[in-house]
Amino acid sequence: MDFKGEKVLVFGTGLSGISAAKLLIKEGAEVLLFDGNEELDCSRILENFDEWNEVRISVGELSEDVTKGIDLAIISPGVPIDCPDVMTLRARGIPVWGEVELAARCDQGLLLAITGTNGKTTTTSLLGEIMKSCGGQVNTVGNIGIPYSGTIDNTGEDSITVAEISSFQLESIDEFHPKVSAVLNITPDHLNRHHTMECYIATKMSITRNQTEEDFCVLNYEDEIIREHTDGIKAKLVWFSSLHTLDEGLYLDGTEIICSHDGIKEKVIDIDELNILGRHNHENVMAAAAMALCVGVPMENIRKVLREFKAVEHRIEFVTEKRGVRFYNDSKGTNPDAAIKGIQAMDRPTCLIGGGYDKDSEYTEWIKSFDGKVKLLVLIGQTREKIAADAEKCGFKDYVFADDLREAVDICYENAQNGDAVLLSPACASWGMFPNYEVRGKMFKEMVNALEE
Ligand code: UMA
Repeated sequence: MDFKGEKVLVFGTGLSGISAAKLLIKEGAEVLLFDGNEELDCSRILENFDEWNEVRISVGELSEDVTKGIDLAIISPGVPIDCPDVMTLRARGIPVWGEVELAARCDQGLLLAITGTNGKTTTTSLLGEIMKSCGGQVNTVGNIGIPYSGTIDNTGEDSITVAEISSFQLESIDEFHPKVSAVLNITPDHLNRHHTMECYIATKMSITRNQTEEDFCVLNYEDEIIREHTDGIKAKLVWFSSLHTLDEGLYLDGTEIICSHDGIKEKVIDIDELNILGRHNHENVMAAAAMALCVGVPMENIRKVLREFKAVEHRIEFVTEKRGVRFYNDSKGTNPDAAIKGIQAMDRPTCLIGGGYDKDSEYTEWIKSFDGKVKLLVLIGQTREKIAADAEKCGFKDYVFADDLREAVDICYENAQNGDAVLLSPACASWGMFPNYEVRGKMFKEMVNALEE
């Protein structure tokens, strides 16, 4: 891509915006950083750049002065495609791309991209490790916390990028075109951003939009929504299933993951050899293995990495044991469906910490999944009353409110007995109380580690 002399507005000054701006500067563009938060300290943001970079910055209102002469706008994932500022940009005839669109256009290498409501981070890390086992330059990027645009220097014709792509990022793609895509599952999430379930599904499935017959799309056979939305996909479909035997694809047969292709069945691995728990993780393993097989990775490499791979941070992560109480950090349980996986993985009476930012979710399915295991639900954040009301509806009364995470940890520790678990799996995003789920999980671990034995 040639950006020389282009005037580009980079919208959002978080991780994505800073990376995109740096990439654009390198490509010769003239960059204007913009952020809607007028309280931001502009000089702090500019510290991310070398002194000789002529970056301009504007915060607050997107006035006509700011957009004058702009050729292109690059938006961060947190900026909704239908927010007034983006509408203004479009009304002024300025093309709007997301940060991953910019990065993908600058990347000459192989792109493998994963989306889905849950399991993205585990699958992306796992596939990244599998691809690394083949040697060469591999970048693991995206919603996982590493902006794609920040790794373009490490790409070339032979590089491989494994990208976790969220629905926020997919909203603003244009030519984004992975060689292999995967949609792991689709359950209600981020409905306050995408408005309707149909819109959320369409956004998730758009990861396949620019794929051709030469490409592959890995899909979960057990997800009814996905099965109903494959019309129009041109890529070759590769299915995986945790409940059904498939003639073509990967499936779980008893404790064995089998790959069936062209009438030949080959064992990938026995799930007892894995270090990650639960059916959802077996699905993540099948998705990553299927994606790797699509690009010709030898089965032996896949097996070796699968045997060595450990759970990712914040995903049903064991923290420590104190006075016989086991603590688990599942801060990545940012929606009810993910949190259901968290509670399902517990095999003992559990004090559960839930609540946080309101994404217009329903909590009844999550509460029903407690299955007698939750002895106390400690609720924090904006959603605590809403969850309490849903708990009442389900006849679950063992809940209390806490003012913050520290109080919630203390209440759990007071109530948990030898042999119990304390689980942070909030079913809500962290926003409003923490900048992101990583900070929430790290603070939980710090608080837990500081508890007296
Ligand atoms: N901003 C505006 N106007 C808006 C919205 C935001 O000006 O309407 C500004 C904010 O004031 C802020 C900046 O944009 O200064 C923040 O941008 P951002 O929210 O896109 O945050 P980044 O730091 O760029 O992080 C993003 C992803 N964040 C979101 O999708 C909300 C990170 O995913 C991702 O790791 C990172 O890019 C690198 O690719 C986080 C996430 O919570 C982990 N993702 C959601 C999820 O997993 O559920 C989708």
